[in-house]
Amino acid sequence: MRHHKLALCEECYLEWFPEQTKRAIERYRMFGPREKILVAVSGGKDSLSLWDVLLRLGYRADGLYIHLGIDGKGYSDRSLNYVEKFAARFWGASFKVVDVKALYGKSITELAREKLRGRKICSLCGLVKRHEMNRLAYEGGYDAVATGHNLDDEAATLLGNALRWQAGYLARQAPVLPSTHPKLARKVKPFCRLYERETAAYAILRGIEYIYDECPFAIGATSIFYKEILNQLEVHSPGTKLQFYLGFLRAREEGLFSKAMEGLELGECEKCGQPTTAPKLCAFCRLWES
Ligand code: Q46
Ligand code: ZN
Repeated sequence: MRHHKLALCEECYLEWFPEQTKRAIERYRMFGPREKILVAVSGGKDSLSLWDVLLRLGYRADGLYIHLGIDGKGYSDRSLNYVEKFAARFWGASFKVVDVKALYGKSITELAREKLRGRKICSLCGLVKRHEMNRLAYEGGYDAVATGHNLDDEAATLLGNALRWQAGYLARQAPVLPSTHPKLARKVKPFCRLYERETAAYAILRGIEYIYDECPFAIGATSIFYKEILNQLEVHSPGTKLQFYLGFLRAREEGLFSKAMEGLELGECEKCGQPTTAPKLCAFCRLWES
């Protein structure tokens, strides 16, 4: 790990990685040892490694798989398979599956076919995922929702937001998003300081089987392009991604974007009851109603 000026053997790496995760959880006050955590698992290396690490660290972490019905070669079915395999191998791992089509009548692919109207499928998919994660967290009495976003994800998002100076998005990009409404779950990203290569190395060394393919809709996404650019910078100057992200977090903590968070009043959606800034229906309910 040139960025840390550190080289570890397998045994030490498997100790180092959970220790780094624990430090991030404590440093950003993500959750305490007794809190109930819902881990959003996709079947990929990051989320399954996160679930593994949280369970090993002794946290009360249950999985949530949202079956989106992404059907390129049965992508969602294959992803679910890896989640099931993980849970079967890891004693005590319990998880829930939410099937979007079974619940709402259409898969993400079908919904996108009808309702995209210039919107990218990922923005629609993200909206559905956020809604369902929050709903399940509230209904299950969880204290926080944890996602497997790694440093590469966070740095790419940051680059995209900074290129357009989107103050609102920058203000809301953080390792912890506190709950600002009784029905809004706290969101945490325990891997935000770990490189994608590091989460992949952990999954491989730990023998976690995961889906290698990207979601077919991710192909050509701008975020992938940003990741490539950041990787080039990283080759020339190891540690760039980490400095970029940590420098941003410091500026954020010092209040650089705090004005952008002012005046965000949350009400409740008239249909599903979830928190929303919209006057009547939340974006999720508007999507299915239109
Ligand atoms: S699952 Fe959904 Fe992602 Fe696929 S459609 Fe886009 S947002 S890429 S993380
Ligand atoms: Zn709603």
